[in-house]
Amino acid sequence: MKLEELDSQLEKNQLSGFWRTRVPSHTTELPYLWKWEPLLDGLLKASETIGIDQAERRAIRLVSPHLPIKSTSHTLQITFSIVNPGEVAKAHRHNMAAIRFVVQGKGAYTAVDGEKFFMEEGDLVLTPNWTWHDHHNESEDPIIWLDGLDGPLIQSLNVLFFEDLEKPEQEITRQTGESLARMGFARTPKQDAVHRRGTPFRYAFKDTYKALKAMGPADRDPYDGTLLRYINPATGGYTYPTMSCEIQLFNGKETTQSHRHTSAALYHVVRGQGRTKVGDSYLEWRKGDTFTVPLWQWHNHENLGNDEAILFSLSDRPVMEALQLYREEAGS
Ligand code: GTQ
Ligand code: FE2
Repeated sequence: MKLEELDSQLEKNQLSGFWRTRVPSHTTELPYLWKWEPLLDGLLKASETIGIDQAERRAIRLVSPHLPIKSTSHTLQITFSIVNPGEVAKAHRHNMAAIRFVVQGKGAYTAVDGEKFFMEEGDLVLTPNWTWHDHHNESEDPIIWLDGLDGPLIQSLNVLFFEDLEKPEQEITRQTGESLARMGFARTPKQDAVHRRGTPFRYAFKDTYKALKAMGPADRDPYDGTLLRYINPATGGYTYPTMSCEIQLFNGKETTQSHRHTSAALYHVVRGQGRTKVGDSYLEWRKGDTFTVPLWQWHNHENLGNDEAILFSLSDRPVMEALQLYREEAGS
């Protein structure tokens, strides 16, 4: 039999000979950086143009030009949301895990599974997979925060579930500060770890910053400077099974060594200015900018200022580790 005949016979039966394909290798994705100014301008204009009831959320998504899907990375997504004084973003839940990292404003809160979490600049709030959440701004000023979601990963597994609450606001059933009292400070009630799927939680920036400043030269990582991981209070592990939230500080003029790994990360500049080399590209960043470091690309960070620089980041490393796909190489 001729090879072409065999191929066409197989094709008619929805079969395909392996001699027709090569084992595909991972592709090299270019990094991308979004400047803060056009994003802020878009958010302010959206806050005048779009009513909070018009969209599920008044959020703007960061879309990388280097991906086949409309997303920030192939696993994780960043959007920025703006909520005006007096507004309520209505209650819903989904099995995408989400985080909020506050960029500017204070006095607003997110209600998560019955508890209010008030938000100030630099705070991180967890809305784990399938927790009810609605956002409220009872302050005088608009609030802007970064939303991090594992949506692209959940969509690629085609397992996304979403539900609206039948009323706009959920009931408050817990004291404000209850999660911190129960789950903070490296102590958790035995029952919580077992029975709750995820723990809504707020990591206050003032505590995070204090922890960063309490770390000395011995704690400095050659690739990441002074880095803290936001540990899930119920499990003691990564922030979520799908996402690790991290924050890192570089002293004035600090430079890190280059490495690469199979986890991809999204960075948001909290403070300072510098640049990150990714592959052959230099990403020049300053406060408010957001950028990607795709997987398996050599990268290192440089604080170009004399003052400290702080980066907040999301990474899909927990997924890579859980699937035994994590690898890392040190640069020369
Ligand atoms: O605030 O609940 O940017 O569900 C995307 C999906 C924000 C939210 C986003 C969401 C939310
Ligand atoms: Fe949501």
